[in-house]
Amino acid sequence: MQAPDILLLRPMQPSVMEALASAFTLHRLDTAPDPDAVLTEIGGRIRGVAVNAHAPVDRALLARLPNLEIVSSFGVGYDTVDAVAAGERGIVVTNTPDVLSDEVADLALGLLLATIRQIPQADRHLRAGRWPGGSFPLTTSLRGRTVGILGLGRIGRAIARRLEGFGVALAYHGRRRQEDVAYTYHPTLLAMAHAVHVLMIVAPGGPETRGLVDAEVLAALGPEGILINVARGSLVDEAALVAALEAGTIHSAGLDVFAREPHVPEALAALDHTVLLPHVGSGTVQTRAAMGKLVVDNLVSWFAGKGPVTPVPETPWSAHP
Ligand code: 8YV
Repeated sequence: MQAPDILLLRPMQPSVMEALASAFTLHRLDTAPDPDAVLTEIGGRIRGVAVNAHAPVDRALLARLPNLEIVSSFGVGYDTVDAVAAGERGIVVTNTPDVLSDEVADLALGLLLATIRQIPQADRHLRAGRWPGGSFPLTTSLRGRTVGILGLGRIGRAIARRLEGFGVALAYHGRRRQEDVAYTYHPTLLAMAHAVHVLMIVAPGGPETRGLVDAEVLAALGPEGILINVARGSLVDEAALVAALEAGTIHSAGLDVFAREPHVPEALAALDHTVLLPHVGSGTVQTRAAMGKLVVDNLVSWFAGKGPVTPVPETPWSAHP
């Protein structure tokens, strides 16, 4: 029996592509001179898709793949996959949760400290030879602050656990109160923004959360307020954020994600009270390898008849035996 036909939309790490090629009949859309012709020719044979956040899996693509059973997506966030449309067709979608939670939480803490203590700015001061001419200006402090986490999921909790060690007060906002944590729950984001000094965004992207952090929320965060985003740029009204930073409505921002990556608004980069990273939250050799392995494991498990390893909630695999 021929190994199931799998479609790769964008390149992944070599180890992942090798594993896919050894277990399946792998078709690469990323290297195809005419992807449209490839879809026409082999679309009907494709039973699995391997994808990362750089290629959307939307209704239009799903329509080209009438026998698709599973979409294995690289990353915990799967906002570029239309999981609802997939679910309607009984197609399972999987992501790569858990294996990256600690890594992203580490980066979130690093970004918070870098932003509040201006670590990159201090480094630039030294490298530019400005130290002999004057000490780096004093920064504001994390001491005595309250951190509000938007989205207390797996990564949010990993961040909160780390912040407990920093001796700061913790609050969170999400769809519901979580009974097993002692942090202060705010039923609305606006109420939380009023109550905290740092707003840490860790909620999923997608239409439900688009533009949640808007001008009103930023105004509520206030002139001492610090915004940290390690989730998705789509959660923030980027124009409102630029305006708030320029006007001093908030104090500063540390961003690992942007609305239109890899595009970063020049206005954000022009400001000295921002710390900007090129979406590196999970970006270590070890964690990316673990994520890649999970992409492969989900496909292997599915086609071995054992169900997916990490299905997303929209497509519970038990509904599609
Ligand atoms: C990855 C991410 O950088 O897991 C996620 O949701 O955003 C990151 O870990 C991204 O998926 C790489 O394509």
